[in-house]
Amino acid sequence: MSRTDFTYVESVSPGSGRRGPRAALDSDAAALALDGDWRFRLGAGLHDTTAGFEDPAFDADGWDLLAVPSMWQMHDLDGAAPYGRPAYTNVVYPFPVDPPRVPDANPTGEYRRAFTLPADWPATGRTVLRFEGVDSAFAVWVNGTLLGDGKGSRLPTEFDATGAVRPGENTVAVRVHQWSAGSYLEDQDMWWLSGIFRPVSLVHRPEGGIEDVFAHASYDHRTGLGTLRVEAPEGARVTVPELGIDIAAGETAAVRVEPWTAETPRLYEAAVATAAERVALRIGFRTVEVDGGLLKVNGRRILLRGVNRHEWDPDHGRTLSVETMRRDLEVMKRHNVNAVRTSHYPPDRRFLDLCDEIGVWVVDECDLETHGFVLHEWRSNPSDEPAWREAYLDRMARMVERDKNHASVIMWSLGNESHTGQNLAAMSAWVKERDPGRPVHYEGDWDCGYVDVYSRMYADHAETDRIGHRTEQSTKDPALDAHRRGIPFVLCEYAHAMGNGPGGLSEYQRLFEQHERCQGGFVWEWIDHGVRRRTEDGREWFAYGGDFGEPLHDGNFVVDGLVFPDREPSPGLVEFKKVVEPVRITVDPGPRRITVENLRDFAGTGDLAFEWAVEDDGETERTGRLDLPALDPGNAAIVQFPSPVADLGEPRGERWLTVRAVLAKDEPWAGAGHEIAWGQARLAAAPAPAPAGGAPAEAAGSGYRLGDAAFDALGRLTAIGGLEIDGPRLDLWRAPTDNDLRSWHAPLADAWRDRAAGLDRLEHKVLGIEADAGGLTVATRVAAAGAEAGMGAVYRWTRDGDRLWLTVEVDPEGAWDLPLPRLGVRAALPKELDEVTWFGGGPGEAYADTRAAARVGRFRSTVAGLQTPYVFPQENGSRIDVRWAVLSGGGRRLTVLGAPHFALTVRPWTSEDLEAAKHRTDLVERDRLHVNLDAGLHGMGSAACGPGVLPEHRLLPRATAFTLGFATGA
Ligand code: IPT
Repeated sequence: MSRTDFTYVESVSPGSGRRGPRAALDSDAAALALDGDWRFRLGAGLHDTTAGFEDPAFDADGWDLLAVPSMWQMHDLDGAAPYGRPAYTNVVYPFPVDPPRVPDANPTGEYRRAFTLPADWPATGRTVLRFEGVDSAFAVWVNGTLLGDGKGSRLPTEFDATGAVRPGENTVAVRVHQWSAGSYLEDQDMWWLSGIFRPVSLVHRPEGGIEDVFAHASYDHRTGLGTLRVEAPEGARVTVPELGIDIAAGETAAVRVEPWTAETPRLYEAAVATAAERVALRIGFRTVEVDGGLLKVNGRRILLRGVNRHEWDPDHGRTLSVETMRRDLEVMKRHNVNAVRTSHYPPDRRFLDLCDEIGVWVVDECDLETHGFVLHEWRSNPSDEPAWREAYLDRMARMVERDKNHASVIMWSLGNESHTGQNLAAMSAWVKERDPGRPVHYEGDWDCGYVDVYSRMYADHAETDRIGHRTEQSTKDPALDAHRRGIPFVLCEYAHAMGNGPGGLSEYQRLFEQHERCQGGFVWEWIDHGVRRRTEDGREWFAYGGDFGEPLHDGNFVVDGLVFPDREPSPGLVEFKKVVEPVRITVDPGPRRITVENLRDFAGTGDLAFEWAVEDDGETERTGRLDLPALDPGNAAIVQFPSPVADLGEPRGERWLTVRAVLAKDEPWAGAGHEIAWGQARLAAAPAPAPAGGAPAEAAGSGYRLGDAAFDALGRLTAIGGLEIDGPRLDLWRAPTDNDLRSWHAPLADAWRDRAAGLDRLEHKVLGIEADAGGLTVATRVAAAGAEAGMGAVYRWTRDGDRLWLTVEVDPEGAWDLPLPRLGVRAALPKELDEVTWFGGGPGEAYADTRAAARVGRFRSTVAGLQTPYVFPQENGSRIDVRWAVLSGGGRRLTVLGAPHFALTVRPWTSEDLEAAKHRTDLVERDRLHVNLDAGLHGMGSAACGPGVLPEHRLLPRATAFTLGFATGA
C-alpha cells in the first residue's frame, strides 16, 4: 500500500474530484440511499489511520457500527463515549491558530460500507455519490478507487463514481477529519462535532437528463401576473398543469397566479422533463427587491419577525430528522415567527422544502465564519487573503446552486462574523451575477460596500431609532455613506435570548413599526444547544460548554434560545409571540370600543375568528363571537362592545373583557382555535372589601400575638391560624440571570455583590418593636456586612377581621446608585401548600420588561409547574400583578392578598439554591416552600449580548411602601 496523500486536509483548496454544484432536485432518476449502519473506526490523527481500509478486500468486520448520518461525538455520552465528546467554543478556535495547519491530534473517522447496486440500475449515464454534509474534511473511495476529497461541512458534495461502481456488490469508504484548513472558515458559535452528519446517496445521472434547474418565478403586483422562466438543459419541457403552462426550457410564460408569500405560501406543482429524466419542482411566484430604500416582496415592505436558527437536536447534534425540522417550523408559526436566518450555514436542504410549504421568509446564510481571527490581529483574516478566495467562492456557489429554487429564500447571506475583505466582496459580486433576483446580506461590513441591506447585530434601541431616522453615524468610507443611508435596515441578531429574557422586545417592535426603514430582525437565537444527559439515577439534564471537560470553552453561552433543548417554548418565545402578533386587538373601555388592526403584510384576516369573553375575578361570565369584516393588510376595524357585554349585571369582582383572534380552521402548522393574538381591558375594578374591625397586638410568651397570628421575640411572623410561616421579611436578591451575570460593560451582578451593596448577603437588625391597640410595628435596618448604605424597613401589622395585613415601609439610607434586583419580602411555608391558584398576570412568568404576554386571568399550577426550567438555573417563575393567590394542599390553605398587586414566586428551594446550581439537577427540594412577594422587579434586558435594561424598566431604590394581606380561612 502506498502512503496515503493527506495534503488535502491542510490545503486551502475546497476539494478535488468533485462535480460542479447544482440544485437539489426531486428527480425520478434512480437513487439509492446509503444511510444506515456503516463500519467505523476512530483514529487519533493522520498518524493513526488504517492503510488500505478503502480496499474492498479489507476486513472491517471487527469495527464498530455507526449510524450514518450522525455526529460521532454524540454517541453514548452517559456511557463510554467511545468517539470523544462535544466541545464548545464561541469565538476562540479550539486549536492553535496557524492557518491552514491543524493539530496532529486530529480525530479521524474511517467509514466503510457495502452496497448492492440495484439490478435495474441503468448501464448508461453517470453514477454520482452525493454527500449532503460531512464535518469537516473527507476523502472518498469506491471499490478502492479514490474519487476525491471535499470540505465545506454544511454544503453538498458530489463525486462521479461512474468508473468505480460495478454491478452487484460495491464498497464505499470515507475518511473524515475533525480538523482541516476548512475549520478556519467554520468558527461558528456552536459545538464542535464531526462526521457524516447529513444523508449520503448514490444518484444516477441519465444521459440527456436534467443536471440543473434554475426556476425564475416572479410576480408583478401591478398586473397580478406571474412570470416563469426555467433554465434547464436544451430540449427540456416545463409544465405547470394547474396554470396550463407548457413551455420549453428558457421560454417565458406569464399567467395570472396567486403569489407566494410567507403568509400565503402558495406553491404550484411543476415538472421539468426530458425524455430521460423528470424533476418535480414546487414553484412559488414572488419578486424580492430593494426599492425606494425598502426591502419589498411583491411590491410591499415586509416586516421580519424572525429568529436565528441553528440546527440542533439535544441527542443527535446537528443531525436532524425531518420531523424535528417540521416541529421547529410548527413551533415557530404557532408563535408568530415569520422569518428564519439560517445561522450560520445552509440548513439540511429538506428544511427549505418545509419553509416553502409552511411559509417563512428565509435568509440563507453561507457556511462561513472566521470570528476567531478577531483575537489574532497578527494573522490576517482569510476574508482578505487571496489564497482563500477559491474556498470562499466555492462555498457561496454550493449554497446558491443548491438552494436557488426555493421561494422562501429571499436573501443570500455571505456568512457571519468574518470581518470584511475582498473574498467576501467577490462572493457578493458572483451571486449578483448569478442570481440578481435576491438581495445580498452580510453583517460584518458596516460600511455596506457590497451588500443591499444594512444589517447589524445587537444595536440598542437608541441606535436603531437613529438608523430609522437615517441620522446614524457616517460610514468609515465617506464614499459609501449615501449607499448605506439609502438601504433598508435589519437586525440580523437582536434580543439575545439567553436564560431569563430577553427584555425590551416591545420597545424594539415599536421601532420596527414606527420606522419604515427598520424592517425587523432575527432574535438570537431559536434553540438552546444543550446536550441531553442523564444522571445515574435517571434524571435528565442538559450539558453546556465545560461539561465535557474541554480545556477551553465558553460555558453556557451556547444555551441562549427561545426554545429549550427539548423544543419546549421558553417564556421568551411566548413573549415574542405576543409582541410580534400580526393582528393587534385594543379593547377600550372608555368608548366601549374594540379596535382590530391587521398588521400582516399580505394576508387578510379571513382565516381568523374573533372570540370575546367577560370574566369577573377570572371566572367566565359570558363569551361570544365578534363579527368583524375581513380586513386587508394594513387595515383596521373599530366595533362597539358586543351587546351582551353591556347587558351583564353588576360585576362580581374585577371585570375584564378579553378578545382573541384564533384560527378559524386548521392550518398545516396549527389546529383551528389556535390563538394568534389577544387584547384585553378592565371594565370594572373589584368592589372594595368592607372593613371588619381591628385587633390589638400583645406580648405572648417570648413573642407577640395579633389575633391568631404569632410573632417571635424579634417581631417576625411565625404562624397564622396555626399555619407555620417563617416571617415575611425584606428581600432584595434574585439568583442572577445570564443577563445580570454578563455584560459588554460591567455585569450588574458584580455591582449587586460588591462590598458596598452586598445585596446577596443582607442582614436584618431590629431597632424597635411596638405592640399596641392598632397592631404590631417592627422597625428594622437591613444592610450587608461591610456596607454603609442600607434600607430602613418598618413592618406594620394590623388585623382586619380574619385578614392579617402587613405594610412594609422601605427607605433607602446612604448612597444607592444601582438598581435593585427586587423589592419585596420572602417567607417560608409548609411544603404541603403545593397547589397555587391566583388571579393576576399569567399564565407564565413576567418581569418589568418581559410582561407583554401576561394577561389578567385566573390561573392554577402546582409549585413544580411554576418553575421555568432554564438549563442554567437563575431567577425565574415570577407571576406579576397578582391580586390574590391561594396556596393549598394537605387540607390547609393560605391566601395572600395584594393591595392592589404583588409579584409572586413559589419555589421548593431558595434564591441562594438557584444561584448556586449549575444545572437543573443540582436543585434539591427543601422541606419548605420559599415564597417571594414583591412590590417591584428589575427588568431582564439582554446584556448577556446586547443592551441592558431600559431606564423605564430599572428598579431604582426609593422610599416605597407596599401592603400585603394574609388569611388562612376558606
Ligand atoms: C454573535 C454571533 O454572530 C452569534 O453567532 C452568537 O455568537 C451571538 O453573537 C451570541 O450568542 S457575535 C457577538 C460578538 C455579537
